[in-house]
Amino acid sequence: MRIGIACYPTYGGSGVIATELGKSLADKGHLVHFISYALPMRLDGYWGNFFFHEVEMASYPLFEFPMYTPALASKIVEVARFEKLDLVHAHYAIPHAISAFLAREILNGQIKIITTLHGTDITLVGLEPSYLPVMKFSIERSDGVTAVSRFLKEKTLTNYGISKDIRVIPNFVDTAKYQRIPAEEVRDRFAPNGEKILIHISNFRPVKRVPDAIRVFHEVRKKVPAVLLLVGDGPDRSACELLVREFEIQESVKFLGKQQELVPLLSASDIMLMPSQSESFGLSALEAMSCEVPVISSSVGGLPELQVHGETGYIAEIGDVTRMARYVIDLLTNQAKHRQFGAACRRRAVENFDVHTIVNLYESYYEECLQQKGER
Ligand code: GMT
Repeated sequence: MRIGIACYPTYGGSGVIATELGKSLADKGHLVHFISYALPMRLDGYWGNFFFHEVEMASYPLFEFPMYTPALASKIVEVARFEKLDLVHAHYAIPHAISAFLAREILNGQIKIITTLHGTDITLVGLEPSYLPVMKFSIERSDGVTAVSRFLKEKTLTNYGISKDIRVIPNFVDTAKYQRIPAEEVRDRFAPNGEKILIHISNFRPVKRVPDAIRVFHEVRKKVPAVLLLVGDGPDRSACELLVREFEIQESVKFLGKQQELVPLLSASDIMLMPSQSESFGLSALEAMSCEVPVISSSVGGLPELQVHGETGYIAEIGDVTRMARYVIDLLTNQAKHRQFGAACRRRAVENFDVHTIVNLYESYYEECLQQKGER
């Protein structure tokens, strides 16, 4: 197949999934064309069957705002014509599905559009009155729609009053790459006195509730010598730095910023914290699980579809810092249980969310959509 992938290039789950999906499809012999305003973060390695097309945005004094949606649509049209694309896969509905719709109109329906809903495109941004009608329209007019969890599918159907068939295809991880490796050096650097290592990875947006991760850690540290690694960056970072200073725990909390290589950090970690307000799937939690790191998370969104409470980690109500801390302490002070949870995490990642299994699901779905006449 000749596939176009429109996605965000930045750090963030939808861009990661889009990029890894495209690379895997290219490995399987498909021709994949990534279309975005910058080179996607994880688009590295062998450039055999995949290509990158940058969306150029002309500026003009009259334009008060960037005109990304039409620029992306024009680029999709160009790539679809020159490269004879069969389909365009839009990751994160706003604005990718809208641009793809425009492109298909211009191309007289010569391409199919698959839209993957990732999370805040549905649960937050898309619900803004200024976007809602366009979101609903672009979902309804896609040839195929997937959601990364049952939770997100239900939310889409109810929030937007849509009756479309939505296929649930969960996030995935390359379990061959994401596996626990010896990480003594990392442990020695961050926890030289044998402290336990807690990790949180996110884009530091309010929806991630990073301050809760710090509060949980603050409680844990009263009982178990530990350090906290905070990976990522974003709008809440300064507030988090302040909170750490307020608690006077700056010696034990390391702000690592954005990181490319997560496997050594995860391999050195004992527990991952994901106290999110909303999480349609929780890709970083899956990556941690694949590296045998049990996850303590909130009970929101798609997290209960990923995590098995009492097996791969524990789930608590949003904001229940005390309970989360209790769960962390329970695991950190019971070595056998911790090991057992780590093994269960790895098993669950390999058996249910491995890249090969899930990419096959996307591939079959593409074939189904291509066989449909007109829009579905
Ligand atoms: O909304 C975000 O945090 C970013 C978003 C993205 O597009 O990068 O993440 C969402 O998509 C990921 C990949 O499908 C999911 O694993 C995340 O759970 C989801 N985030 C939220 O729902 C908050």
